[in-house]
Amino acid sequence: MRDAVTNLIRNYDIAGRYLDRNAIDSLKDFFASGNARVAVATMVSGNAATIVKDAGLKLFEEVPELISPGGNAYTTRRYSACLRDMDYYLRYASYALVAGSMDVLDERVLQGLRETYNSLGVPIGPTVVGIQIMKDMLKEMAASQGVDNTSFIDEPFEYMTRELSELSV
Ligand SMILES: CCC1=C(C)/C(=C/C2=NC(=C\c3[nH]c(/C=C4\NC(=O)[C@H](C)[C@H]4CC)c(C)c3CCC(=O)O)/C(CCC(=O)O)=C2C)NC1=O
Repeated sequence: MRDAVTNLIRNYDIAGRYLDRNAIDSLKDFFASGNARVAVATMVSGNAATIVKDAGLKLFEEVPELISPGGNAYTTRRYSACLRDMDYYLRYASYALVAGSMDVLDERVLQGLRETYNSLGVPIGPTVVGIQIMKDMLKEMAASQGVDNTSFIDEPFEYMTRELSELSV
């Protein structure tokens, strides 16, 4: 599992090169955004239960078929499995935000997910909607708590969206 710094060092080491201007610039960006990354991760830790619950309600409001008979999140067991998955996505997104690297998502979340979701009939489209709802909620929360530029928050959520959507063919 790597972060932005170890990723960069690894690439330069493979090429046998000293850190150049590009490397220094991306290191500066990473360190400059460090406080904001930690602030957002703290916000996630303190509000995870609320974010997941509210995002779930919003998802089921937008796609009510999910919780109707025949829907994949119908029955208490599957409803909780769905919210638990949302909680996984949020928690791992907070790790990826702190790391400044999507590596942890590849390694711990996305690997094998396609097979699992396909075999259980878990629909990818609404899963992605749920991920996007959490992203929007978190960005709003961060903005309201004084994080100036919230665009870095997109990265892990967009990454999971892209990877999951590609897997849905
Ligand atoms: C940390 C990495 C990790 C992930 C990502 C993960 C996902 C994951 N989701 C599962 C099931 C599930 N996932 C969902 C999710 C949903 N159904 C819907 O309609 C919605 C669109 C969606 C919620 C947004 C549901 C309902 C199940 C249970 C399906 C079933 O057993 O029939 C399962 C099958 C085993 C189980 O039920 O626990 C896995 C492995 N497990 C992991 O360890």
